[in-house]
Amino acid sequence: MNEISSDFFLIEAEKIGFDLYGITEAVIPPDDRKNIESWVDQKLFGVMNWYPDRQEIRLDFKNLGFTPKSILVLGVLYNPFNYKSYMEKFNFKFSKYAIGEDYHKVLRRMGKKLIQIFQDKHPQAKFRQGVDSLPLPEKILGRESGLGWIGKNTCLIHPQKGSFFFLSVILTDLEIHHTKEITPDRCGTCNECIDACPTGAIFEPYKINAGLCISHNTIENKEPIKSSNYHWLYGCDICQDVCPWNEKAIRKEMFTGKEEFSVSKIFEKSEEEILNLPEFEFNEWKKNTALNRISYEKFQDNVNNYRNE
Ligand code: B12
Ligand code: SF4
Ligand code: SF4
Repeated sequence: MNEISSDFFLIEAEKIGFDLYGITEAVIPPDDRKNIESWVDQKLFGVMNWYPDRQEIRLDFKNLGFTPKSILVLGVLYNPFNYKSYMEKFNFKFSKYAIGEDYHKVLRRMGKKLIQIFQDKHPQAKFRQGVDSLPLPEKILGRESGLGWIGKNTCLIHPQKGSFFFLSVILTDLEIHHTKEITPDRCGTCNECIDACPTGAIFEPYKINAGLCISHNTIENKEPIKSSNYHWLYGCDICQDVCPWNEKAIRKEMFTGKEEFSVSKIFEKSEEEILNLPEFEFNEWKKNTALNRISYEKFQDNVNNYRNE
C-alpha cells in the first residue's frame, strides 16, 4: 500500500475547519487495553449494555471490512462564546455539547469532505469514518495522535484549547508517516474535577463509574432517575467547567467558530416555556440536535427530576 506523508492530510483537515487534527497508527497500547478491559470487567458502563459488544473492533480493529493502518483523529471545538450569557437566566442546566446542531452530523459532513479529497488522490485506498458510531476508543486515539492528555475527569484535554471539543476518527489502510508527539499529563496535583463531581462518578483519578454520571442518567438511562441530577436537564459539564485548562482556554477565547454549534433559538424561550414544551415542539427541536438520544418521555422525567430538587 502507498506510504504517504502526514502534511497533506493535516493541511486539508485544517482547511475544512477542524480545530484539532493528528495521526496515529491503528494500534491500542497495552495499558489502555487493560484499562478498557478492567472497566468492562468491573461493569462501570452503567446501562450501556452495548459497550462490551464488539470489543474485537475496539481493541483490535477487526471486522471493519479492511485492516486499517493509520487513523486520523479530528476535533472540533463546541463551546459557543455566548453560552454563558444565554444560559445564565435559567435555573436548570443544559450541557454545552447539545445546545446546537447534532455533532454527529456536523463532523460526519466535514469528514466526508476530507475523505473525498484523499479518495481522489488515492483511489485504491479504503476509508471509514466514526463519530461515536464505531466502537473505537476515540480519546485514546486522540491522545496517541498528539491531541492532548486524558485528564483525571477522563476527558481528552488540549493544553491551549481545553476539552470542549468533539472527536471523530477516520480509519484508512494508507500508511501515513507521522512524528509521534504525545502531550504529557498536565493534571499534576489538581483534583478540582473529582472534588466538584456531585455524584462521586469520578471515583478515583482517571476512573469513571458511568452509572453514577449525570450525563448517563439524563441521556443513556431511559428509566426515570430517583437520585438528583443536580439541576441538569441534559448532560453535565461540571467536571469540565471547573478544570483550570478550560478556564484558561476560555480566557484565551477558545470558542467554537462553527455556526452549527451556536445556541439554539429554543433558549430564547423562558424557563417555564422550555420545561413545558409540547411533544411536537420538543421533537422539532431534537431532530437536528444531539438531544435526539432521548424521547419526549425521558425529557419529561428529567424535567420532573429538576422540579423536585
Ligand atoms: C461511553 C461514553 C460516555 C460515558 C462514559 C464516559 C467516559 N469518560 O468514558 C458517559 C455517558 C458517562 C459519557 C459522558 C460524557 N461524554 Co461521552 N462518550 C462515551 C464514548 C461513546 C465511549 C468512551 C469510552 O470508551 N469509555 C470507556 C473508558 C474505559 O474509556 P476511556 O475513558 O477512554 O478510558 C481511559 C481512562 O479514562 C482510564 N479509565 C477510565 N475508567 C477506568 C476504569 C478502570 C478500572 C481503569 C483501570 C482505567 C480507567 O483508562 C483509559 C485509558 O487507558 C465516547 C466516544 C468514543 N467512541 O470514544 C464518548 C466521548 C468520550 N464523550 C464525549 C463527551 C463530550 C461527553 C460529555 C462531556 C457529554 C456531556 N456534557 O454530558 C460527558 C463527559 C463525562 C466525563 N467526565 O467523561 C466526547 C469527549 C471529548 C473529549 N474532549 O474528551 C466523546 C469522545 C464523544 C465524541 N465523539 O466527541 N460518555
Ligand atoms: S459529567 Fe458531571 S456527573 Fe459526570 S463525572 Fe463529570 S461532574 Fe461527575
Ligand atoms: S480539573 Fe484538574 S485534575 Fe481534573 S482534569 Fe482538569 S486539570 Fe486534571
